[in-house]
Amino acid sequence: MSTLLRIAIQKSGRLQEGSLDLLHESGLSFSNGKDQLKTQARNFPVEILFLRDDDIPQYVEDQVADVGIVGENVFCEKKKNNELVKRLDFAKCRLSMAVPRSENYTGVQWLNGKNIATSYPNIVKDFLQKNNIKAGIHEISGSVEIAPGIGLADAICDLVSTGSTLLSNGLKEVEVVMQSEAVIIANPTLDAEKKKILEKLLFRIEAVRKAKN
Ligand code: PRT
Ligand code: ZN
Repeated sequence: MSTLLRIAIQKSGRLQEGSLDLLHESGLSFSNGKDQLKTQARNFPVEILFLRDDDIPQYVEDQVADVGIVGENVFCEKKKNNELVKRLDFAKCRLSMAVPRSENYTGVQWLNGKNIATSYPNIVKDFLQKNNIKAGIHEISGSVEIAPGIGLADAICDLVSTGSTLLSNGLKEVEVVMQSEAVIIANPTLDAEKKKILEKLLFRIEAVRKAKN
């Protein structure tokens, strides 16, 4: 049996369309039915797995998948044994601190002694440490932007793209913690054959990018 490179992409959500477009534009032909867990490309030695984005770094570490497409924010948060192989220039956003608009935010020290709600506790912890700030971190998995309004936290750290979610929840963005975009991650111990397939795919992705510019 010949080697297949297993690529994990998001099953549904903000990364799905960009990930599918990227693979299709690179010349891969495959079907992606709604309830499919995986599919094999007809004309390239890859198998595509459809997963929740949060699970992808672990699957790549465990070699259930060889490579994956995730947001850089997820790659940084999960701290798995993954290698960042390529930035992909879509799903761009930033992970930012935001506070109620009425607060007189004077700088990062304002966060000292405060409570911060986030789905990204590891990234927030590193940011606070780097800035010498002691604050509480309240991990919640969704609807982070409502936390200050219901008295759960003084500030939030969440993804922002247009800023309209912050605005409609009475919050203002005060610190950009990191910029993010979709990235390809890989298991660092791929065998030679899989590496070769990945190189070929990366070459095609680069060719598509050049043709677009
Ligand atoms: O089901 P699954 O777990 O796979 O998906 P998910 O719900 O965890 O993720 P999804 O699809 O929402 O996002 C996947 C990835 O898209 C994120 O990890 C980011 O890398 C990227 N991305 C880009 C974003 C945004 N832009 C974004 N705006 N992810 C989320 N948002 C949310 C944000 O959390 C906030 O609620 O959109 C809101 C803010 O948007 P604006 O435009 O109002 O500022
Ligand atoms: Zn997710």
